[in-house]
Amino acid sequence: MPQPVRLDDLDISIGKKTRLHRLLYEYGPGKGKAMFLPIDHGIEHGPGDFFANPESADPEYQLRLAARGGYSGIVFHVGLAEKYMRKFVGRVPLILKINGRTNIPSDADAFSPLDASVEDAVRLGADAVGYTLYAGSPAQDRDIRQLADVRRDLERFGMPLVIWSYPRGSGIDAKGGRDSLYAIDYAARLACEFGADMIKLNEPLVSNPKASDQPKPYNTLKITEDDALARVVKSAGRSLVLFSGGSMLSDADFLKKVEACMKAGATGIIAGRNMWQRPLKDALAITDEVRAIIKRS
Ligand code: FBP
Repeated sequence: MPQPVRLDDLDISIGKKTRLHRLLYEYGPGKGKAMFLPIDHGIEHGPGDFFANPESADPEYQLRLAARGGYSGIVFHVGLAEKYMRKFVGRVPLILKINGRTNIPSDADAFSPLDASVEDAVRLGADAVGYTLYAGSPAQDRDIRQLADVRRDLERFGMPLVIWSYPRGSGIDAKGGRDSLYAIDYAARLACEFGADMIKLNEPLVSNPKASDQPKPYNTLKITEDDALARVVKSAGRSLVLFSGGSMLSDADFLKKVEACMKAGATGIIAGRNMWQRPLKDALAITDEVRAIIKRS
């Protein structure tokens, strides 16, 4: 079984190490593992994501879930962090997401501009900053330059960088699609090379009807789902890997996915909709199950 990268394996500044220690050992499942609750969907998808569980439209709902469920941290953009975190200081660590975009334009030249800064993250007491990199988008030049500026600021402040590494755009659509192994594997490697301390990845789709459109050698690769997960974790190198939840799955399918991701050497899970699109009692119940899987992995 692949061993996850550990905090001690990382050659990082004392500020980054202190903050990552808080996220990986002092909150959440502990022992170097993590379980984060993202709530940036109001920006990325719009309020429609909250219809499944109307309570979830109020960010205090996710904060209550994060506090009672013992999460390693919550992900907010600046507006929600400023307006809702105060009551939960010391109970729920913050990852401040500092770029974002709506899903109103197409993905063709996806780019997420900054809506906050590393200074905002420091001011709000965050323990890490989140940045979405749209690997392979025609807007990648701007994206890579923007990320480099953010990374330099993060180094100055000793703040960890979590890259949401999401392949997007017509280039990737023509090469097997955004969830192909080629795309996710590339995204993992790219984020590591661009300086991510943690990388948030989607699960690669192995049974992909467009698999033969992938570039060599991926187009002929015969690989199991478990091996594909382990491959992308390996490509992330000395960056810690978090897998996304995706849209709502059945309990059994979601828990199976969590189990597979952790077996592949991931550091943790960062699932939003699969957690908070449920009433609190059910959300806490599935949280307990996910935490148990992460802890024993
Ligand atoms: P989910 O677990 O709900 O999928 O959240 C993970 C996440 O990365 C969010 O942070 C983000 O808003 C969303 O997925 C983006 O999903 P997509 O790129 O599929 O629109």
